[in-house]
Amino acid sequence: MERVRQLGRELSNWGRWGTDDQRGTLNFVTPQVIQRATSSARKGRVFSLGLALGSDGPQIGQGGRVNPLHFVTALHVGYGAANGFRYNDDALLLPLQAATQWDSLAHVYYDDTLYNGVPATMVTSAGAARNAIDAVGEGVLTRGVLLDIARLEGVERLPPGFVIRPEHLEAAEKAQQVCVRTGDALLVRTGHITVFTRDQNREAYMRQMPGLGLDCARWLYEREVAAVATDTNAVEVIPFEDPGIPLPLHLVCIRDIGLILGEMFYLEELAADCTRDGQWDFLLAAPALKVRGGLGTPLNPLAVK
Ligand code: UVW
Repeated sequence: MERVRQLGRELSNWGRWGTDDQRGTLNFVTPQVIQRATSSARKGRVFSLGLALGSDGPQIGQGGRVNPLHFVTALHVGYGAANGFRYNDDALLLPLQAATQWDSLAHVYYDDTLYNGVPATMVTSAGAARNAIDAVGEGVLTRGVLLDIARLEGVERLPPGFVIRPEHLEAAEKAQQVCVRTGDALLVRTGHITVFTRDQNREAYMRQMPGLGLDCARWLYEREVAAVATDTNAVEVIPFEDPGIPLPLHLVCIRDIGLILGEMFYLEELAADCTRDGQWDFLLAAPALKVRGGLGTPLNPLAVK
């Protein structure tokens, strides 16, 4: 943990946007960044990056996470005349982390302290009183940049345990002729999601995966990325680089940098289109649900090219 603490101190954004800030690096998304982002929507094609919410989702019960339960609560209910008005309603019960999601800045922490020095006691069984997902407000709407590391490596998908380094991110930028800039949301494709979507192997999808190594934290910090997401369940590599320190990138990104992580983004069709037309940036609309005190949010992110 000393390495994590040291890195966290070096990359800390605590206080940068005020002692009360709860939005972290989303503060990089200024009106100018959004205006620039809209110019990346050039041809009007929209890609949904969200997994479907249903009982056939990716969860295998790990950490108490189950797939969503969807049930119909009103079926062909009528008012008034026979063959007149009828309606159908439904309900959804789900862990907010069940499928495509943002982690809030209250999701992980160490040393009893969350992002911006908030005591961990601010999170209770009622949710987070600080750094919750509803504090994200109007985010996330910005320019998205996709870096396709599987394509860079010349494979359909990276193997579990493959560590993505800053050098991979930079090599992908060069190969794709795109540059990650202040306020961008960075999407990293590993191709691993096809283990679930195509092979239907939930266990293999959820237990081990390729992902970002801890040394990417500094790169994300220096590039002033607003949010980062991948097509895996953890963003970072599993098995962990140091087996004694679980999810170190989560700790430094969320708690110290104030950077939200996006997981299980479905990037396959977007990546195929980017390969076809050579345009790797787009307008990304991935707004958080305003779950009061929420520790995360389910999403259907839209990439508009
Ligand atoms: C944890 O950090 C526990 O989970 P996730 O990878 O879904 O953010």
